[in-house]
Amino acid sequence: MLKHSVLTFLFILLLATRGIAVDWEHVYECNNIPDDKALGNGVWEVFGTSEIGKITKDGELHITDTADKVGFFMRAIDTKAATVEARVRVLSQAGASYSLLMGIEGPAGDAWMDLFPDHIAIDNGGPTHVLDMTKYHILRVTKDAKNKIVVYVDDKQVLEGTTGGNSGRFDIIFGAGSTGGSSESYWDYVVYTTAGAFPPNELSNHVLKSAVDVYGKLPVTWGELKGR
Ligand SMILES: [Ca+2]
Ligand SMILES: [Ca+2]
Repeated sequence: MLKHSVLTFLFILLLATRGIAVDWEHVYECNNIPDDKALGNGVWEVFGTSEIGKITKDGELHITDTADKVGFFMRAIDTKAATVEARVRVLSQAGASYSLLMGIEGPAGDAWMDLFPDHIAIDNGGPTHVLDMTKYHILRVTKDAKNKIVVYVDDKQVLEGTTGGNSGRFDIIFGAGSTGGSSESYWDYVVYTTAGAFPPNELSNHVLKSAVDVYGKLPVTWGELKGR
């Protein structure tokens, strides 16, 4: 009976801990085209055409947007505060600022981060951060309930601003925006949570989190090995 009580207590503790811990709610590893039906519940809605995207052998989404094409991807959300992160690199961008973007749209304004080979910027005349985007970086955009936007690069805060335009949409968005512009980019993953606006010290980046999850399973593996 005591043993049963202890087990029940541990189980409740486990549930409680898991309830508190923030995790990525959606993980897109770029192993399929975003609107591939094979993704099931993980499928993204496309605006324009997903034909501008190709999956590489390394599990990247390679977007080559010629000026006459548009192709961005959306997943509906239902919250005022969210966090989106992507590992991405940009080889080219020519055209309007949001020809290549990622961010959080709605309900009272859009948090767009525009991507270029040599800098990133919060859209609508927002601040700019200079960096070499031709190499991979982990970019994170958060938007809180007061429409404050914070941008992080490789776990360091680099920009802060507020929402500008309002598309009327309410979603997580990334890809080649609705312009006559062109761009070329590689995306290794896109992850997000609608549980709030989290800095990296409250929600680890997806690369780190994946490594910790694997490490966390090691004691189980050792237990299994010793049991044999
Ligand atoms: Ca285009
Ligand atoms: Ca990947």
